[in-house]
Amino acid sequence: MRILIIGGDGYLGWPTAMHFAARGHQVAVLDNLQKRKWESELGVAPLAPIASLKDRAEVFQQKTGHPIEVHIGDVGDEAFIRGVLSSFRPEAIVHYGEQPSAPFSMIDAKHAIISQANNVLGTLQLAFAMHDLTPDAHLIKLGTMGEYGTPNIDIEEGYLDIEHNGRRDRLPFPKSPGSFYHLSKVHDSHNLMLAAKLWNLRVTDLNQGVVYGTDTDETVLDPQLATSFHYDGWFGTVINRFVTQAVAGEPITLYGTGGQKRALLNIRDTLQCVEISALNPAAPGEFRVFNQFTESFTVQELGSLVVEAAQPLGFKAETKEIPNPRMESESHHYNPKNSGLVALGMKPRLLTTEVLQQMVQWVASHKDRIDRKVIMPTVKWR
Ligand code: USQ
Repeated sequence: MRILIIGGDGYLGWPTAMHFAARGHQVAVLDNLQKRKWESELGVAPLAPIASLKDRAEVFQQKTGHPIEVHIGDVGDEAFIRGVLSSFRPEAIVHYGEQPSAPFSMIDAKHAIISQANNVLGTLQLAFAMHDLTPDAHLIKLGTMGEYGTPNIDIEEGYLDIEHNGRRDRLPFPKSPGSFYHLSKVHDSHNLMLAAKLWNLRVTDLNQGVVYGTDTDETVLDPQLATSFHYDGWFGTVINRFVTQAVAGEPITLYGTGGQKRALLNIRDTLQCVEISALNPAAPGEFRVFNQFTESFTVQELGSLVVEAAQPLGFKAETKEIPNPRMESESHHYNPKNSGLVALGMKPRLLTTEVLQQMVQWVASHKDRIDRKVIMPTVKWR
């Protein structure tokens, strides 16, 4: 299959590109390298050094014999995205090319506007380009479980069967996100649902949970193939932060009481789920939604699991409740479904002590690069 990975320089995009290429697919990556500029604006860096995208693709080809075609440019640039679609003719497009951080989007008006303009307009530009140039390609778009928020009912996959005043319908599941970043993904979902309906596009919206992990089968082939692992208060996701805090001897920061529950998955399962989606495309005109996660935990449970995993390895980790910088419920119902991907064969890799200890060891091997100044959250929701 010819697969285009948009956002191919990122934490998930780069491993996804290698994953497909290693399995014999023809892969192109596209990235505007904007995330690297945001990192330097905020004074943060990935834990392991990350070579340029072109260099990484070269190292990957030397190691495996598989080429990855690199396109540097913006998905929101009409001429650029149309040029790439015309020359590469993708059959599947995996779109990760968005500003991924909730705290970044909550810094101030400028960063909220950058997040929504970048995410929503880039995706809209892509949808129109697909309509004109590759109408049969399958778009696999990364959404987020945070689109739903934490409603007091079970979370279905994208749609809800409802009865109202004696009539029944299947409608989009109500969205109640908690940041301007998460809201940008809601806007994307609405735009793509309309695009699928109007133009018969094939779209899969993957509402992904919080991803953790350091390694995939391909990142371990060479240190230069490592992925962009963050632990800072802007781009670091919760388990990646907790493991780094444990290694650094810093308190594990539970926001508030830590009672908030989230859906999570290993980075290897991101690759598994995206591959399953690509091999089982949505039908023409279908806006298919999968909830992409494997397990749910409270933040408190995550903190305890990291402490238990880190201590036997000699890291005296401790959890600490700090005032929650976000506006979020810390005590709520949470029962999301993920049966779509399971039905297609997804086999979860669970968050075991062994998995956490492997993460602890990887982070410890880069301990000298941990910058303690960027660990604490600084962005407040209000
Ligand atoms: N949290 C802590 N302590 C920390 C960091 C986070 O208690 O040091 C808590 C947060 O308050 C939140 C939960 O952990 O309740 C998850 O926070 P997060 O920063 O790991 O995740 P989030 O902001 O939701 O965003 C991340 C990714 C985003 C993706 C999303 C999936 O950055 O790109 O869309 O996870 S989901 O959360 O399912 O919406």
